[in-house]
Amino acid sequence: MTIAILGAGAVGQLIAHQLASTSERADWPMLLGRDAKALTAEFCFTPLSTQTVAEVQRRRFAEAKLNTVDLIIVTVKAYQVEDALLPLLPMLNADCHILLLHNGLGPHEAIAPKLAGRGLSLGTTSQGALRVGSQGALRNSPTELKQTGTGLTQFGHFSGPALSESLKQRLLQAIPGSEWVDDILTALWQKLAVNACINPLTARDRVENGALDSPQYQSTIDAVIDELLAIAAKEGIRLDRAALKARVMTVIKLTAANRSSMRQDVEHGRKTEIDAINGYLVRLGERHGIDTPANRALFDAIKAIEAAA
Ligand code: KPL
Repeated sequence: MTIAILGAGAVGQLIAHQLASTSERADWPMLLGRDAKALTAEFCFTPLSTQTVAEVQRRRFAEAKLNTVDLIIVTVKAYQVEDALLPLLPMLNADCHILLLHNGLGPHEAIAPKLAGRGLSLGTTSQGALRVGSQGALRNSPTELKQTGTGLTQFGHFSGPALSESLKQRLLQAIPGSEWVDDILTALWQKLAVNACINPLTARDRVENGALDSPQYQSTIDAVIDELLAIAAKEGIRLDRAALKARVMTVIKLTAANRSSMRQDVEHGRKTEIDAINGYLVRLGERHGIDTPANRALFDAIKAIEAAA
């Protein structure tokens, strides 16, 4: 059972660590970064040489024996999924299963028809981790990782052949607080509601998540949720308004001291995941003829911040 993780960011490294610490060394996952940091099963670090990044990537993926991989877990950001995964498909076995694990929604719709019959599962995780190396203190140690939060991880089947029972059990045993759900899309829409409210507001106003508990934010949160509910209904996703609002407010309280991932992105001048969060709702709203002024305003505000960075 060979597992590869595509995306050597904090979540990818955390899951690699969890899989490695619950298996024999021979079964450690391959960790594939998108740049020239080739993190192999031994977690070694191959520095960028004089070759171009494309050359290094091609050689590294060939060396990684991708044709032996049974499951590839894609942990790059939503906007990187297509670019990171599609070039690898010709190197993967015809029955290699794909699992997407990122904030937001959208890439699964583009990816599913291109998998040539391979199975696709989707997931979401609320586990938090920070790369110590990305803080500057340990720049040459890309595998130094600090877990910053525990939380629910949910996986479920989306299309094509189902993930084998043995791989499913391997994931569930390795990742604390993980579960396999029958209806992953509903779970992902619930997480989308949380991210669509918390991420852009905290990023726009540069506040901690807990600030959104104040009355000044309630009308926007309500409007974002109402628009999401109308679109979800058109997509055949049944959500309960009161339960969804309660969930958003619970996450705000439980993560009160957190800086959301989108706030961190804007503060570091990085591209955000807005396209796969409020942007996804705006695009689906257009498709279904549903107005989305609250989501569009947040989308525009974050795009303006990105453009000015
Ligand atoms: O998922 C998150 C994020 O920051 O992306 C929340 C739940 C909002 C926690 O900060």
